[in-house]
Amino acid sequence: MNRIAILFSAVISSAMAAPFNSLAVVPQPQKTVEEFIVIYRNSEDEFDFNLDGVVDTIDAKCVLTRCSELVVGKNTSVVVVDEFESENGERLTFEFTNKMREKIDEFGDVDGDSLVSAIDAAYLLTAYYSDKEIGDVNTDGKLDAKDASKILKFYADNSVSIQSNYVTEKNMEYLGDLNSDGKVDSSDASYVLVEYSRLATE
Ligand SMILES: [Ca+2]
Ligand SMILES: [Ca+2]
Ligand SMILES: [Ca+2]
Repeated sequence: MNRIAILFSAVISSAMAAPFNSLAVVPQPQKTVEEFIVIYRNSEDEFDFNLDGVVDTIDAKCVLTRCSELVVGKNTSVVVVDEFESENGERLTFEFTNKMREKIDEFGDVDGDSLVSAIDAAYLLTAYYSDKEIGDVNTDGKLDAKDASKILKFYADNSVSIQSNYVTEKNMEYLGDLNSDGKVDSSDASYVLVEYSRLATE
């Protein structure tokens, strides 16, 4: 299996665990994540669920928010993007409008299993991270000390059992494990810093 396939199977097993336990028949995806990535790359704004003109992880966050609304059967008023998952390190909160919900209900079932679920958010995150550089965890196109500190913060939070949110966990799974040992820790942060100083002195 390639890197995407291996990571994705891990993502799916965690995403599958919660919402479908109670269902007798598990709906089957009609698209593989590789098939979806092709569609994702060719789409202009189909997956811009918060209607801000950009397709990024915040749109996956909207799908997750919608998914919990559907599970709970009650609408929430805002989408919260925490400072660790946003690219500029700011906490964002925005109104979750009916226009956004309608768009998610129309286009959010990206794996084609007839449900808007965490799996769809996992597909969106996999597609988003699939062409990003390993180590560039804030996805600003540069590998530098900001990425190292983000990795360290994730590691520090995890060591004191602070649960990171889903988007951050996927970010670290895809981009944070630079030495491919299956863990995100201080040695990955060191890798970033070594690579950063190598690039800086070139
Ligand atoms: Ca968007
Ligand atoms: Ca789906
Ligand atoms: Ca970066």
